[in-house]
Amino acid sequence: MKIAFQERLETLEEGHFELISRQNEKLKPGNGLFDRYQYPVLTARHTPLFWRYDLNPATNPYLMERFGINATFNAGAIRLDGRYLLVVRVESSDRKSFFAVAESPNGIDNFRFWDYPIAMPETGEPDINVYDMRLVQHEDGWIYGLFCTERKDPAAQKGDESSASAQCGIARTRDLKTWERLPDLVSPSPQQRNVVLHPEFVNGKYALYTRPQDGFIEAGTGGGIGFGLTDSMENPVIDREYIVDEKRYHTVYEVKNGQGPAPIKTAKGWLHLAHGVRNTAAGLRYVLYLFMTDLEDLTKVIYKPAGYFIAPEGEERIGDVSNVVFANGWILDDDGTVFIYYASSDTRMHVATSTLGRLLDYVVNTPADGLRSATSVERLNDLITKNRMYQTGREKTMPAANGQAA
Ligand code: M1P
Repeated sequence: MKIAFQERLETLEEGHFELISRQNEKLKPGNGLFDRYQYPVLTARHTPLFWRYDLNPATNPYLMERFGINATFNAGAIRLDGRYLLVVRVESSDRKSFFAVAESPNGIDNFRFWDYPIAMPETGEPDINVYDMRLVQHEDGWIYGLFCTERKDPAAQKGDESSASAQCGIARTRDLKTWERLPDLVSPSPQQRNVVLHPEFVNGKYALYTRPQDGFIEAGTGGGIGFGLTDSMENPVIDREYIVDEKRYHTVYEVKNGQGPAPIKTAKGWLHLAHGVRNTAAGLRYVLYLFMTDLEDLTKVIYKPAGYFIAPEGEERIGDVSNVVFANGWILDDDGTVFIYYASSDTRMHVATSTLGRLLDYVVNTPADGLRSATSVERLNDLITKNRMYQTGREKTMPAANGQAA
């Protein structure tokens, strides 16, 4: 038995080391805007073996998993002392999510989890489930982690064991190791998810992007991505929410939307990454989109390309909650590279890379949604007409669909 245990352990260790050490290649040629990579950066199998197995042959002679990990997804991201760090939503097989830090030397592969997950302090009202942390290095000197804290809905009818209530939990740290928990955000909305701290003070106050929602799933009359101010983070209270980016009929953010990570400051405006949700016969579909707000007036959208920026593709489309991409972390490097960390189908983490130059070109020069089929056709015809003089090679000799030579 001892030999079998040892052999099995060695096989597991070899496989795990191979997985966490493999290089991640860029998939070519990409779409010119961002590049995807060959492998997810984190999966449940990337979690250390010593999280999942009891490694003592006396207490676990069959070397079986004693703590199941179901998924690793929706990670906040930050670059700290030259290291690329993700605060990952790890979900164990008992459906509880918690946070754990994974670190990479280059941002695209070799992510390793720190030995212990984050022991997040609680408020007087214990969290039942915590997830989707947005990390922000604020100009006050603290790193804030804003996340969703979920508890059973106190108004749930007897026998209803699934109605929940979502609020914004807040904690701060200097090193991602020791965390100080602050009170949950108080806002005019019955529930909140996808709340994100703006990195700078606004008129001497802390500014927050919110996502007012009537219920746990439905944004309902909560009209989109909101914005509000609070005097302090020790007593975080927003009296008034302004809708910055509204949900809209027959768009990719028709049912609801939510701010991704904190926006990036650029010379042209604040660059935002967000998710949009539409309904389909197969259920909700989550995609990512970009928009930009004014440098002075943070509630004013100045650019918003039509449609999505990243949608689930290939294996990304399948998982615990299929047809979902979700991002709450990105990192801008000194050389202008942008690492976009996105999760697919509430199951695994990926990276896409771009540059600030490319993202700005896309956001500023891509036409906005005309909101009707006819306006989309107009836009496409305009592009085709302009392109005719640039057509080269095989495309040029192809007959046009209407039978005329191209
Ligand atoms: O299942 C998809 C996502 O659903 C929620 O996001 P939102 O509040 O915008 O609908 C969150 O539970 C998120 O974690 C999850 O990825």
